[in-house]
Amino acid sequence: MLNILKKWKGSSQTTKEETIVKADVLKGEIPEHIAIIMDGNGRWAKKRALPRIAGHHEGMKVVRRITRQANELGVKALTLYAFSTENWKRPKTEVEYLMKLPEEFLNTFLPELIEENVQVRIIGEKNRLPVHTLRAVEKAMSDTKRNTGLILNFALNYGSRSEIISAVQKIANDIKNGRIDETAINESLFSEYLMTNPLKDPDLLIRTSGEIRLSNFMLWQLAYTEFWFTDILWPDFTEQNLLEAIHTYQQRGRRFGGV
Ligand code: V0D
Repeated sequence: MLNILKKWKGSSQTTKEETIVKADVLKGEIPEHIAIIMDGNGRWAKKRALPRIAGHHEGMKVVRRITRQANELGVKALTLYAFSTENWKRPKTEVEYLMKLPEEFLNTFLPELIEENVQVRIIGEKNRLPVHTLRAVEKAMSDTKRNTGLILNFALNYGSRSEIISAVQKIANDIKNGRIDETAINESLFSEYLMTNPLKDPDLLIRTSGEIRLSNFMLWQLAYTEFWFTDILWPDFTEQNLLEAIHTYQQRGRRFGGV
C-alpha cells in the first residue's frame, strides 16, 4: 500500500514495499530463540470500537500462526510475554478473561501442536494463577514434554526482577545447605537458577505496538539480544512480519562486545 494511504488510514508504520521470501530467510542464519512482547491488543480493539477482550482474543489467534511459522523456520524456542506481574492491576473482568485464554488456546490448538512436535512450557510465578488456568497449562506441558520440535514458552505472571531475586534466594539457600560453594557463583551458574533454564538466551526480541522498552521482561537474558521494534499492533502481526524481523536480524552483525 502507498505510504500516504497508510498515514490516511491512521498507521504510523510506513515501509518499503518489500516482500521477504521465506526460502531466502531459510538460506540465512535462523535465530534459535525468539522472544516477543505481544503488545497492542487493547489498542487494536479500541480502533474498532470493540471491547479490549476482543483484541486479546484476536491476539491469541496470532500466537497460533506465529508459532507455526517459527516452527517451520526451524526456530528452537519462542518465548511469548502473555501476562506480566503488573497485569493484575487491570480491571478484574479483563484479568478473568485473560486467565481463560490459555484454556481456550489449548482446547483449540493442543492437538495441532502435538501433531507438529511442539513442546509447551511456561515461566513465571505459578502460585497466583487460577487453578483452572494452571490445570490446563500443566496438562499441555505434560502432554508435550517428550516433543522435540519448537519449545513454545509462555511467560505467565512473569516479572524479571522477581525472577532474579528468586535466583539469588535459591543460590543463598544452596550455599547455606552446602550444595554449592560461593566461589562457584559465575554467570553460567546464575543462569541455571533462572526460570528460562535450560533455554539459551534469546537471539532476537520483537516488541509490537510502538513501545520502546523492556517492561521487566528477561532483563538478564536479553543482555546481548538483537531488538526489533515495530508499530504494528499484535493482532495485525503476520507471518510476513516475522520474516521481516528475522531478515533484519540476519543483516546485523552480532559481536557480543567484540570487534
Ligand atoms: C492475550 C496476546 C495464548 C497477549 C496473545 C493468561 C494477550 C493472547 C495464551 C496461552 C494471551 C498461555 C499459556 C498457554 C497457552 C496459551 C495466552 C494469556 C494471554 C494470559 F499454555 N494467548 N494468551 N495467555 N493473550
